[in-house]
Amino acid sequence: MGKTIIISNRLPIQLQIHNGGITAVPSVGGLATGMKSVHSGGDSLWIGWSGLTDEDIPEELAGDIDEALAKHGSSKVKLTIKEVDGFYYGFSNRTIWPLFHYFLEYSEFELESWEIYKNVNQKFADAIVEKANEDDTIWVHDYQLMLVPQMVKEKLPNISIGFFLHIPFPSFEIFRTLPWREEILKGLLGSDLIGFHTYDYERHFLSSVRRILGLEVSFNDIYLENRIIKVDSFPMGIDYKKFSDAAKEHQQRSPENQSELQQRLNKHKKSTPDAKFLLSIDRLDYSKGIAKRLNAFEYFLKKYPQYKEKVRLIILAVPSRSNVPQYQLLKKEIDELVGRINGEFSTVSWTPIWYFYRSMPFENLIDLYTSCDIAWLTPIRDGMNLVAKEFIATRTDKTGVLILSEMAGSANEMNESLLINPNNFEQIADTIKQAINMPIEEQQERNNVLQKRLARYNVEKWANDFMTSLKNQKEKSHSYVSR
Ligand code: GDG
Repeated sequence: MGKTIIISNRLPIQLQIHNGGITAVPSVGGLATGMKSVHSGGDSLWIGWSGLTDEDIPEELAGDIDEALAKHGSSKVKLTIKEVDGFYYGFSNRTIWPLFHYFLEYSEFELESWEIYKNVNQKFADAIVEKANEDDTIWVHDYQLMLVPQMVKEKLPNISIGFFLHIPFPSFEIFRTLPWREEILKGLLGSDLIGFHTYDYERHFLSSVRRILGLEVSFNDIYLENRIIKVDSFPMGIDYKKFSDAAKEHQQRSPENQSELQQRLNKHKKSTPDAKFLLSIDRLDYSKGIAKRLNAFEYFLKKYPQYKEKVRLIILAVPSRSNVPQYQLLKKEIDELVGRINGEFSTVSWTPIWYFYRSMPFENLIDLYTSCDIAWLTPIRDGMNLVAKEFIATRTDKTGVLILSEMAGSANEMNESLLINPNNFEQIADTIKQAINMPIEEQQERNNVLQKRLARYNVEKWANDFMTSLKNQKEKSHSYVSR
């Protein structure tokens, strides 16, 4: 049995150069958070980009970098500034990300960044081929690396390759607008197993394969030359125990051992015991619907003025892709909205929105998850949304209400939460009111079911299911060839 090689754009740690030395900081984001627990569990190697470009790395530090990465079971793909610009900020985040999240008007179709995307995918594929044996299993992650499976398959035809897409796969009508739609599909079809978060994304993908490539598809098997490729849905779970244990530990802390943030939250809760805290945590991304959420909050305060001074919205927006113009514009829009709403509604004793634009340590995430009364997550499109699951996992006494957009992949598994359409302000305002007034017993009943489900289908189970399915598929495909 060979090793597992995980490949993603970002490694589980990001390297930075400070005062002439290397420091490693954990990567934030859904993929990194989820796969970290898989990676630390077994014999695996993680290949990805370190976060530093070739131009950032002084020659004398090159060896230290490899050493720092090796400590985390990782190996780097070297990228220049031009490659990061064209591949990551360009094709991945100005073409694929908006298109796959149905923001067609934000999608740019530029030949130059497509060429760089191809070249960088080839670099990742070469790095795999250099490290892999034919009995290894390759697990390629996400939209930045959709050509890698085919590129590896060409060199190592017998190796087992799985691909998982962490974002939605759009409907055929959206996907067909991509000038390089055939190349992307063929790239993915180098895999033996292709996984999505939901059945809908799987269905959209199969429909594109059928209509664009004209391939034979039977249920969720694609027949390509002498291979069968399986397509399936694997809704990603979280490291449930990590979050629930952290919350339990957090609650046992004496006040003097609590974080500064927690102490301040406690103080505010004490001074306004009947006020409710609403929380949202997202990367600052247009797909997460942060600006709409702020507008909806304003609508709520106007529709139900009795809740002025009785609710507080805490928004944690984590900086993301700040080189891409759409993200800069969005940051400006959110800054202005927060300023305007706070300006309009604040009183001497109450500021309706607390806005943090930064990444927080894990401990502070737990402070926020456990201290708020309502988690309010309203993505316009979201592959899964792990924050919704993490919030529920930290509610040790089973209280708390989750308001979740039905456009998030996680909504499929979280029917006991209050599901909303992020564009329907009327419904959102009424749902916030319902959440504020929900009896404790009802909260506990709903969360009890959710917790049981999330604890059972955790990230480990998700990864095991994927790997088992990949192994079975390889055997099935092999017996098909030898018929
Ligand atoms: C992509 C897809 C899909 C957030 N802020 C901080 C922080 N986080 C952690 C959360 C959570 C993760 O980042 C965010 O995960 P999401 O799933 O909500 O969103 P994306 O980053 O967009 O992830 C998404 C996911 O991939 C997995 O497939 O669900 O749909 O877009 O784990 O806890 N962590 C720390 N500080 C923060 O400030 N430490």
